[in-house]
Amino acid sequence: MQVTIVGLPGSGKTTVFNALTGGHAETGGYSGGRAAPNVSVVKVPDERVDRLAALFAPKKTTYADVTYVDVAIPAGAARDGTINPDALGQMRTADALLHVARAFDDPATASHADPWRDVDDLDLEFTVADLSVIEKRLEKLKTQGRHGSQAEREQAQREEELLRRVEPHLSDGRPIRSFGLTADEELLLRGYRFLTQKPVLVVLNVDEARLPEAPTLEATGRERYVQPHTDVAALAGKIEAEIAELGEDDARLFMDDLGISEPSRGRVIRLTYELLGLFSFFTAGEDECRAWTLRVGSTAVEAAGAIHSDLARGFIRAQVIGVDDLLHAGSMAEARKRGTLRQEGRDYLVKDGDVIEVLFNVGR
Ligand SMILES: Nc1nc2c(ncn2[C@@H]2O[C@H](COP(=O)(O)OP(=O)(O)O)[C@@H](O)[C@H]2O)c(=O)[nH]1
Ligand SMILES: [Mg+2]
Repeated sequence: MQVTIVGLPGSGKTTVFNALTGGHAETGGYSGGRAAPNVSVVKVPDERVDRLAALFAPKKTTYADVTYVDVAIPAGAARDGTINPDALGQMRTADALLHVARAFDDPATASHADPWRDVDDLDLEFTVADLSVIEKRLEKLKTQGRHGSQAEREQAQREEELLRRVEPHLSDGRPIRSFGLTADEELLLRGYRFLTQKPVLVVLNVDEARLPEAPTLEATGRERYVQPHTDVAALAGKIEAEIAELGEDDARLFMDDLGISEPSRGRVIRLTYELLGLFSFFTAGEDECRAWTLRVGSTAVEAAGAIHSDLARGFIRAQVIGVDDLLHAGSMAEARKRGTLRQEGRDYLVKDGDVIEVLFNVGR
């Protein structure tokens, strides 16, 4: 899963990136031109994996992971023109956007925080960028007509018809997220990787002094930002970036002092999973204990396919047990005796926390 951090210059993107990844990327320094994004892969903290590993003592323990990309947006870019194509490209490949807004007063410029004005500004840029993709596509269809097989031409026609309906929605300044696409329509537009179609977590980056207000800021933010597939979280990026550099004990003391119950890195991942409709299932044994990520509504055969295509192709059935039941039983054999290990077919809807063993035919 790739989460791309966006936000106006100086909103604290790189600071939040450091807080989420424990990184040391340079903050406050970027003024324009081409710049490589900061990229970091972090494992998804999951105590269920830890407990499975404690039980099986496997050779290898593998967590799910999230790739964070911190895009450099040149100062002024989002206000007086378009965001450069490199940055746009880095945003388009994201599964979700993390939109950082400055909710701290900037002592350097004495500029007051107005996070929702900033969010609206950048959202408008994204809307304009999506609109221009549609306009170019429609223009191309008009001048070049449609090519290919009959099926391809029909597909292009459906696409064009949908783009014509989405266009005025965007021209009104509304994101594709709130258009109400059907599942089929969503599929039809997937290739365009529209920015305003992506799930968004808005992160209000507050000063540590305003941390006590965080729950209120989040609640009022959610009332204001009422699009589907969006959520709002408030966090103190700068202090959390400092905490991310500390050892566990020092971090704990520091957080107790500030009244932070958990570092945001775990919470942000959870909220992103919820936004994207993701959950985890596990495989567990003496070789490896491992977390896998699926979309809500996935079946046992899709879970098998996430592990390896051979397992999906030769799928016979799955042995399934909830992670807590397995941990209580202490072994698969004991779980079988207790009757908590179930046999499930290919259409079984996998649940968060299922431990799965796939039985499959080799070479089918
Ligand atoms: N007071 C305060 N300053 C912050 C906070 N987050 C970031 N900053 C400062 O704001 C400036 C810009 O931060 P940076 O992460 O580089 O923003 P970016 O341009 O969006 O990547 C830096 O000087 C940061 O130290 C915060 O939560 N509180
Ligand atoms: Mg930056």
